[in-house]
Amino acid sequence: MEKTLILIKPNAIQRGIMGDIITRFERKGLRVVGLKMMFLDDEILKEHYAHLVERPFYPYLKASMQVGPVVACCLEGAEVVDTVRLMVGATNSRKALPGTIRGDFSMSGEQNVVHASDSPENALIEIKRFFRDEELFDYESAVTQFEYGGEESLKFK
Ligand code: IDP
Ligand code: MG
Repeated sequence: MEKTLILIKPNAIQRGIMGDIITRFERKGLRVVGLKMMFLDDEILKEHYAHLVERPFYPYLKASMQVGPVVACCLEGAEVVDTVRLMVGATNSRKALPGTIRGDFSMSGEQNVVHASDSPENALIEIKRFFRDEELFDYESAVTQFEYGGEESLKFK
C-alpha cells in the first residue's frame, strides 16, 4: 500500500502534542510502519526544503527545525498521501480548517506542527531521505478486513 512521510516538528514536541498528532493518524486507520526521533542537520534540511532555500523566511524555518529533535513517521494506507494532506490542513495554520491537525493545534504559518509529503512521488523520495530500509516494518494487521472493503483490499494492495 501507499506510504507517506510525516515529520512532527520541534514546536509540536516542545508543546507536548506529539502523542495527540500520532493518535489522529492511528484513529483514522493509518498504519505506522516507521517511527524515530532525530536531529536534522543543515544538509538534510537544505535537501528537504530545496524549494524554499532562496525564500527570505528560510533562515527562520531552518532555525525552527533545528531547535530540537523531530519525530519522523512513515504511514501506510490506501491513497495515504492525499488523505494525510487533508488531515494536516493548509500551510498557514490560521487558515487551516478546524478539524485538521494544523487547524486544531496551531496558530502559525511557520510553526505549523507537522510536515507531510505532498505527492506520491515526493513521498517515495522523502521516505528514503529519513528512513533506511531496515527501519521500515512490513507487518500484518489483524483489523485490515474491518478497515477496508473487499474490493478496496484488492485495489490498494
Ligand atoms: P507545506 O508544509 O504545507 O507543504 P511548504 O510550502 O512546502 O508547505 O512549506 C514548508 C514549510 O515552510 C511550511 O510547513 C512552513 O513551516 C514553512 N513556510 C512556508 N511558507 C512560509 C511563509 O510564508 N513564512 C514562514 N514559513 C513558511
Ligand atoms: Mg511542502
